[in-house]
Amino acid sequence: MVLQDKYAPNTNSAFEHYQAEHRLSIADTSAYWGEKAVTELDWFQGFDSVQQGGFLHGDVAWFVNGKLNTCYNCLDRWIEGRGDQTAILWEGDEPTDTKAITYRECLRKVCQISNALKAQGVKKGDCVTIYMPMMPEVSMVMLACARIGAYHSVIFAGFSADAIADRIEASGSKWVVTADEGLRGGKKLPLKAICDQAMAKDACRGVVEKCFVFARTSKTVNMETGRDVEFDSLVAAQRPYCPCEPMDSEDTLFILYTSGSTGKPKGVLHTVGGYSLYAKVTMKNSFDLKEDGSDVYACVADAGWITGHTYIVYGPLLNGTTTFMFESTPMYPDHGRYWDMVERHKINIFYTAPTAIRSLMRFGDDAPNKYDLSSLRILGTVGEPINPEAWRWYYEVIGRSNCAVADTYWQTETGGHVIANLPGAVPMKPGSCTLPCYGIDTVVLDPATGKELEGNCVEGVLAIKQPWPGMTRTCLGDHERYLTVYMKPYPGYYFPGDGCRRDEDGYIWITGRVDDVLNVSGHRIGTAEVESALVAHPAVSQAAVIGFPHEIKGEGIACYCTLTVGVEESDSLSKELKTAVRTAIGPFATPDLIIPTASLPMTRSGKIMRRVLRKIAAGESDQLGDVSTLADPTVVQVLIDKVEALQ
Ligand code: 6R9
Repeated sequence: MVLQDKYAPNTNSAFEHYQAEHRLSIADTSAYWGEKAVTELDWFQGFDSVQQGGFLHGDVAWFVNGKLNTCYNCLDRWIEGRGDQTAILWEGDEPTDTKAITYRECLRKVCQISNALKAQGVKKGDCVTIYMPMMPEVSMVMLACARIGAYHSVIFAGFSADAIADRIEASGSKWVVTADEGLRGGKKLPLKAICDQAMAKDACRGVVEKCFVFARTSKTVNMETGRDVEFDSLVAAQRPYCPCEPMDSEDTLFILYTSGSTGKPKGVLHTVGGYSLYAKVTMKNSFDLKEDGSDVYACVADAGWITGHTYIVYGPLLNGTTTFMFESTPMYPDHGRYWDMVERHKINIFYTAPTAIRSLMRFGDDAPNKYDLSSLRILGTVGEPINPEAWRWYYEVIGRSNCAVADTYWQTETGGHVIANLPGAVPMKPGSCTLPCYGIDTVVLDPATGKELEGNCVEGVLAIKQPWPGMTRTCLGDHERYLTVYMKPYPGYYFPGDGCRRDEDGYIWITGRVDDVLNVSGHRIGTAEVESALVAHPAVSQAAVIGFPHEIKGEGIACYCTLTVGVEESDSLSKELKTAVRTAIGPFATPDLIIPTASLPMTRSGKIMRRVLRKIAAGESDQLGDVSTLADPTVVQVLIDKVEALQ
């Protein structure tokens, strides 16, 4: 098969090379990754075997008995040769507030932070919660944890006190690192105050021993004696040298909480050896990095999501590249901010999400056209399927039809990209994440029978057939859940939870989640989490939350709420319910529609017919399908009228 279209590279040999190399990489994954582990990472002690265990028992291990340290591979390794190269290029909320931190400077500060953490009692194997704004220190604290063998649990700074408390309780984390305030789009976020609220909750009582506070805005904040520590002065007083803890390849590097189809977020766990190798290799391949580290690479995600972990912090630094970190929003001070940064910093590789592209596209081409974007070589996208219209705008207006668009499909659990086009090698198709990465053996399964669908032009669910180094090893404290969610649905396969189609050229098109997880502006939100926040409000007796197509966010959140007897619907109640969700989860989970109702469409066996609710919220009430099994079909028209009135 030779794909020919206008997005194909000039020569087919690169594509043939990819195809041959991919075939080899999945014919013997141990040989492939074993060699990469030796050439790409520095080990304190070699491994005995490349891979053990499998999906069936959920006991996958990579590079068994090998010893290494991720921070060493990110920093120490580059001092000779790249010590004076910029490691972190940071731009703050104000465009004039920039910092370039070299590899040497970064290593010194990370050592100081490591020593400060150790001096306060943080030990190998401890969990450190990080709730910080996008200041360079967030990466440094992550690296310091890796250096001393503690593992981090970063919580996105948009999460609420309730959400923080849940995560601290679940991880038993004794240590919290935060900042006085965050700064985004000219607005201040009271991060320490939110941490205080979280730490005061019952769930956290007796759990947190110390809270380390960096100064971002230097606002005076509440400091509780014995618990809260002003971190900048403590860090500055430390020696800038700290040895690296030799870690077992299978030791924990970090956990990251993510939404699933039940109410409780899962602590997805990643390991030192496998994750580091996978982050390094996918970073290098998907963004066609220059070996000499001379790229200026910008991922404008937040460090609090997996994209920030793998492709702001670990991936770029493992490759000795300059990683750009951005504190502000694409709209501040105006919607030209991204393109202004590309021009000023001569960014070569730019990585963002479809939701950001769509929201900028609305303003037209004038803003990007004002700037010199000729430094750009590769444009990455992640988080949700990109609609072809947004893809074309990105390719034509931002990339001037001269850059590869890398559509990278992956998830928190996969550690790094699993399906993505190699820039310049794999022909692109707007809207398709194209073909699997090296070492990734993807299949399409029939959702009903679990059988592999052979050949092209098939649709089903995506699955991965062989372990890869970057895959999550467990959910912290709940291995059974790990098995149930990823390993048991299709025994012998890893199941990511997404539907997909394989087209006539063998290209993969992700069709979205097949479980009860919403994807709102690239943020994963479990419908069950939103529902539990709603029913916790005394006015709501039952809630059904579903996603509906949203022009900018990809998916919007619609909440059908049955009110408690005697409670009247009103605008102020709807507002209150929105606030309840913001308080329980965070502002990014704010519902778009609250639909109070006397009853929900239930089947006679008592199940809510979500399919019907989805169609109504999407404005497709003419395509409801068979509703004859509904206990009371009249509720449908009532809901249709309500949604129409709201939209
Ligand atoms: C990295 C990240 C994972 C879910 C995933 C899928 C969706 C991510 C995508 C994509 C289509 C892409 N997703 N990238 N869908 N094309 N390029 O987003 O991780 O927050 O765990 O979300 O996002 O549905 O399963 P995470």
